[in-house]
Amino acid sequence: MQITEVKIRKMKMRMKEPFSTSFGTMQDKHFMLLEVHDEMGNIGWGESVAFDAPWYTEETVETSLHMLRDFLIPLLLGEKIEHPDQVGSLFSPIRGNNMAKAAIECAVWDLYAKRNRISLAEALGGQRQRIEVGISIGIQKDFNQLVEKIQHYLDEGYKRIKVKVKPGADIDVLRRLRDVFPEVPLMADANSAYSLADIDLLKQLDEFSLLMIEQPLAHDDIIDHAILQKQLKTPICLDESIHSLEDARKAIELGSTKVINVKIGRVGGLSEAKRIHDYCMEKGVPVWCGGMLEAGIGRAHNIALTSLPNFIFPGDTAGSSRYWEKDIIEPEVVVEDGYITVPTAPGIGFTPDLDAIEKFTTDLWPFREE
Ligand code: OSB
Ligand code: MG
Repeated sequence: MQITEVKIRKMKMRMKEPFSTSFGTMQDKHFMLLEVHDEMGNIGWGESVAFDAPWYTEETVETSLHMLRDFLIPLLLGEKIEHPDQVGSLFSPIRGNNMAKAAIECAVWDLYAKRNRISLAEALGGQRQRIEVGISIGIQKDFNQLVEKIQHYLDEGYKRIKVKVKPGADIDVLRRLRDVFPEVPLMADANSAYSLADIDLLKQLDEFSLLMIEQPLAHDDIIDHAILQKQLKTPICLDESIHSLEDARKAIELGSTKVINVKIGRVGGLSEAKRIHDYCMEKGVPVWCGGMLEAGIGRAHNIALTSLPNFIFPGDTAGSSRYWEKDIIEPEVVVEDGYITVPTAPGIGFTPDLDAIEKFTTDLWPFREE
């Protein structure tokens, strides 16, 4: 397929509620939508996941925009591509900037699947007809509000609860939560808020039979996590530290992680996400799909990826209504009894709602072959 045209839309959408982690609070979501056109008039869609500020990783909306406009789109425009796996090789001279790369690589995957009249899940080798989902709950104002939120999402059917922890809101909160919800599949995500100096506190996590503790230590560490894991029964799950298959291999070999959170953006696209999935499956390491508070297009890519067999734990891909008054796809993503049905229509299998997209677009840049 020939890539004849690419469009970047800068988007702004307000979330229903602010989302707080150990690194900050977000309510307005700025991101980019990517449209990739082929010579036959097919269109593939992708969504960028970097946030406004470099709190989660070093990339931001503006760095992604810069990379896309000045480096990645010029590399892709006019190229003949047989398979989306080639996009990664095309981008390999550009170091890092995985979220920028993933935004457009995902659009090429959607385009490829649409051209071949198969679903994105099928193009990736996914087998599940529905995926089991959990929910990630941000830090709340007080304990009662947290309990209410959890109960609400359990009533909606979510299969696993993830809470955010930070110094000063950790062991005590988890202990009280376990009193209220003794049996609920529960995990905690620290977003790198601790160091090995907190080892005595972290060892207390073992009291709560958590499914796992996500990214307790530094965002760029795999050494200290291995030291911590030796002293912890609770499995460690790495999120921020994993940017590639190589990172995953090293972390697993060192014993730094027993589970991996796969985020398409963080690892540079669907091809690398699938490679990590395949490697972990071979090693008997379960994975699950993380989230970046995506709108509908990014959410659709996560759903397709999660249909692969080694996505063992429920992921963070919740329904559209958890984030948005009105999502940008038709139909919206719905969760029923804790499951999302994997679409079977060509490509991402959801239709971009062009009116809604128009409404949330703040800038638009078209790029064509010379
Ligand atoms: O660490 O997984 C994370 C949200 C923003 C930044 C980082 C993370 C998260 C989440 C929410 O946990 C996942 C979602 O609901 O999309
Ligand atoms: Mg995380």
